[in-house]
Amino acid sequence: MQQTLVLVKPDGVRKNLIGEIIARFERRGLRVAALKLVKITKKQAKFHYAEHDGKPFFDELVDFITSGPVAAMIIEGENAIKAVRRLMGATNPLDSVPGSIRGDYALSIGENIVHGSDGEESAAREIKNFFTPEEIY
Ligand code: IDP
Ligand code: MG
Repeated sequence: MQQTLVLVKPDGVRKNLIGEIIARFERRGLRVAALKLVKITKKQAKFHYAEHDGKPFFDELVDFITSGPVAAMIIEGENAIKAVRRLMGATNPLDSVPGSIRGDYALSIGENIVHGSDGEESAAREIKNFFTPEEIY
C-alpha cells in the first residue's frame, strides 16, 4: 500500500475540476485518505518544489502555486504513486495522452492542473508539508 500527495493546482480549482479529478482516482480504485482546500505559503511552496530551486521557471512556479487555493489530498492504494502519475499524464500537456487528466484539461506546461509525487521519498516529504498525522484517515 502506498500513499501519494496530490494537488489540484490553482488552475484546476479555478476551472471547477476538483470533483472530476477526485472521481478519476476513486473510480480507479484508489482511496482519499486526507483532503483539504488550502492557500499555500511561499515557504511551503518553495519546500514542495525544492528540487526545482535554481531552474529558470522556479519563481514562476512558486508564484503560480500560491496564486489561489489548491485542493490537497493524500491518495492511497496499491502502487498509488505510479497509478496517479499515469492518470495525470505527461508533465507537458502537449505530450499527455487524451484520457489523462492533463491530456483532457490542460494545454500549457506552467498550468497543468494537477501535481502528484514522483516517488516514495518525495511522497513522504510532500505529505508532511501538507498534513499532520491527525488529518490522515
Ligand atoms: P511533474 O509535475 O510532472 O512532476 P516536474 O518536472 O516535477 O513535473 O515539474 C514541476 C512543475 O513545474 C510541472 O508540473 C510544471 O507545471 C512546471 N514545469 C516543469 N518544467 C517546466 C518548464 O520547462 N517550464 C515551465 N514550467 C515547468
Ligand atoms: Mg514533479
